[in-house]
Amino acid sequence: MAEVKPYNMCWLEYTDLSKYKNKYIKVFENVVVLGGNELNLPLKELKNFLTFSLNIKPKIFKNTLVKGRNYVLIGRLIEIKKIFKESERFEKLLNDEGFIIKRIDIDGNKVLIITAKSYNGIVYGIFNLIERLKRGEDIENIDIVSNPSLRFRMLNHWDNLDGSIERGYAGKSIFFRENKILINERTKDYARLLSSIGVNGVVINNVNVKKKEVELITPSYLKKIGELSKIFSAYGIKIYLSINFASPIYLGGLNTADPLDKRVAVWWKAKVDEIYEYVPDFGGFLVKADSEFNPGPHMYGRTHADGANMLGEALESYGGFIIWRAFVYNCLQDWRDTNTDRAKAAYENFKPLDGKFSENVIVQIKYGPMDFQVREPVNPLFGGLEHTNQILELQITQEYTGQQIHLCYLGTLWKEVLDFDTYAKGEGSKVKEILKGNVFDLKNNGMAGVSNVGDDINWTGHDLAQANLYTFGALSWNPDERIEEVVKRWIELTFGDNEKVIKNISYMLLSSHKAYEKYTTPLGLGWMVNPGHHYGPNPEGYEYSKWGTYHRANYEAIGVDRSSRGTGYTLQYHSPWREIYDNIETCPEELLLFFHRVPYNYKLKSGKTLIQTYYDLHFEGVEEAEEIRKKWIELKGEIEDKIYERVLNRLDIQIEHAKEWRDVINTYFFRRTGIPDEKGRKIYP
Ligand code: GCV
Repeated sequence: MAEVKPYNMCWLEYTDLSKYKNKYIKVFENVVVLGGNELNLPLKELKNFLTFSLNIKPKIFKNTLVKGRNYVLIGRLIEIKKIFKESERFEKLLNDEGFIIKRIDIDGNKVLIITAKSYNGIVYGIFNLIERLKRGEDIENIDIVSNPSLRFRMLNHWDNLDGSIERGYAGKSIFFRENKILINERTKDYARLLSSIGVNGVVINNVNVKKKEVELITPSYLKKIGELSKIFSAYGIKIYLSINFASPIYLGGLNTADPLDKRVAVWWKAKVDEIYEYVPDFGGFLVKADSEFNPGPHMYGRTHADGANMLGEALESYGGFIIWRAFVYNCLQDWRDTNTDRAKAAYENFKPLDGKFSENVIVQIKYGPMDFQVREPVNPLFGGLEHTNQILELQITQEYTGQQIHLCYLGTLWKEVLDFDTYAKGEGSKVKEILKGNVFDLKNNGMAGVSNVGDDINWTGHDLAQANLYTFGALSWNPDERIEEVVKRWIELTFGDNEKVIKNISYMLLSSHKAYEKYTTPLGLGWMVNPGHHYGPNPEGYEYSKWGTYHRANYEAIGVDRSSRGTGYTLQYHSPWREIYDNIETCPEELLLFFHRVPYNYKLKSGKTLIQTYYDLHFEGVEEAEEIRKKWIELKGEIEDKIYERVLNRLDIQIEHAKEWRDVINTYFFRRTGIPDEKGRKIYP
C-alpha cells in the first residue's frame, strides 16, 4: 500500500499508517476545493497521502459545498470569505505565506478549513497537515495559525554543470549531469521535500561560477531552467542562479564588467529581460564577488554597493533580488603578516557600505567571521549593519563538521546563533529578531543553507544528516522553535512513534555537535584540518598557507590575540560583547582561543590548565561519540535493517576517525609543550 520509490523520501515518505485510519476517516471522507484548477497540486498531495498512508479515498467536490456531512474545505482566504463570514477575521492573522488549519462548525457539520492568502500558504498548510497526520496528532479541534517569520528561506546548491558538487558528500548533483540540466521524477520530489519544510527559494548552481557555468544565463540553458522553475514554482519555490560578475566580458564581448560603465548596465538589463522571458518566476542572482578569485567591482575600483545596485536595478521591475555575499577577505595573505586578521574582513568591507544598498539587494553573511568552523563567534555584521537587508548563511553540508561521515547535528549550533543577542539596539537585538525585521526596519531578510543534498539513495549520505536539512527549514520558518521539539518531530516523521527510537536518536542528535567539537578543535580554535578537502586532522595544515587561518602555536601559547591589544577584532562588536570578548577572564571559554592567545598553563574556570583541558576534551569527545554509537546499537531491530546498517557503518568510521583526531591533536600539543597528561592516558610522544 505504501508508496515505493527508488530513493527514500526522508520525512515525507508515505509509509503505511492505516493504524490511524479509523481516527481520521470521519474527517476526510469529503474534500471540498474552492477556486479553479490552481489548487489541483496541493489537493493531489493530500489525496496521495490519504490514499497511500491512511487508505482513505476521499470524495472530491469542486466549488460545491456538501450538506449534512463533515468535510475538509481547501481554498484561498478570498474564496473562503465568500461563503463563511466568520473567516474575515483570519485576514489579520495571516502574513503573505502563512496558513490556517482550523476545524469549525458550519451548519451543524464539522469542517476542517485549510486556508491562506496565497498559493504558497495553501501548499505549506497542506504539508503541515500531512505532518500532523503522519504523527497521529489529534485534529478533532485543531486550531493552527502559522506564519513564516522570515521572508527568504533559501537553499544554496554548490552544484556544478558536470554533476560534481563543491563540498558535496551525498553523491552527484540532482540538478546537473555532463553539462546538462537534469529533470526527472526526483526533481519534483526535491521540490516537494523543500516545500514541505517551507523553503521558498533555491539557488541551483555553485557560487564559484566557472567558465561553463557562466553559460547558464544563455538561451541554451534558460529553456530548461524555465521548465525547472515551473516544477519548483508549483511548490512555491523560486529558482535563483549564481552568476559570474564578469559575464559581460565572457558572454557579451565587452572589454569590461565595470558596474558604472553604461554598456555593462545595458548588457545586464537586456540579459535580465531575456532570463524573464524564459523563466517568468525567476527569483534573482546570488553573487560571490571579489572573493576567492571570483571577479567583482573591486577590479574596477568600485564598491560592492556599486556592483550590487547596478544588478539590482536590472531586476527591479520584475521583483527580482540580488543576494550579495559578504564572504570577502584577502585569500593571498602572507602567514608572516600578523597585522591582517581575516576575521575582521567582512565587517571592514561591508560596514562602510551600510545604507548604500538598494532595496532589492540583500547581503548574505556567513554565521561566523571565518568559514563555517565547528564553532565561531557570531559574525559582527549582524548588529553591525543597520540599514541593509541581510540573510544568515549556514552550511548544512558538513564541510568542516565531518562531511556526513560523522554524525554532527547542527540545529543546536544554529539555534545558538539565532539566539545570540547582538545588543545593536540594547538587550533583545537577537540575530533572529534582526532577521524577522524587528530590530531594524528591514523586511527582506532570511536564512540560506548550503545544501547537503546529492543523488544518494537517502539524499544526504548519512541518513541522520536529513535532520540537518529538515531543521534548516523548521528554523527558517520559526527561529523561536525549541530545538528538542524540532528533533522529536523529525524523528517521528522519519522513524515513527517508537518511544525508545525517539529517546535514543534525540540523544544522538542533540549531543553530536558537542562531541564533534570536543574531539576536533574545541575552545574556538578551528582550522586544524587537512588542506583542500578539509577532512581529518592536520594541526599545521593551514599554518603556513595564504588563507589567513592561523593559530600560531609555539612552545608557550596558542591562538590569535583578537582583543583591542591585538588585531582589534573585538571592537567590531557592540557592548557588552566587545568588553566581554576583550577580556580573557570574561570571554566565554568555548571561544577562548578564537579571541585570545593563551599560554598552555593558563588556568580555566574549572581550575584546570588549558593544556589539560585540551587533553580532557579530546578523550571525552571520543567517549561521547562511543556513547552515541551505543544508543544506535540499542535500536537494532527497531529501525529498518538497511538504514540501521548504513548508519552503523558510518558510526564505526566516525569512532575510528574521532580517535585519529584525538591522538593527532593531543600528540601535537604534547610535542609542542612537553607537558604530559595529568591522568597518564596514552598520548603518542
Ligand atoms: C564555494 C569555503 C569553501 C569553498 C566555498 C567558499 C565559499 O572557502 O571551502 O569551497 O566555495 O567557502 O563559501 O564561497
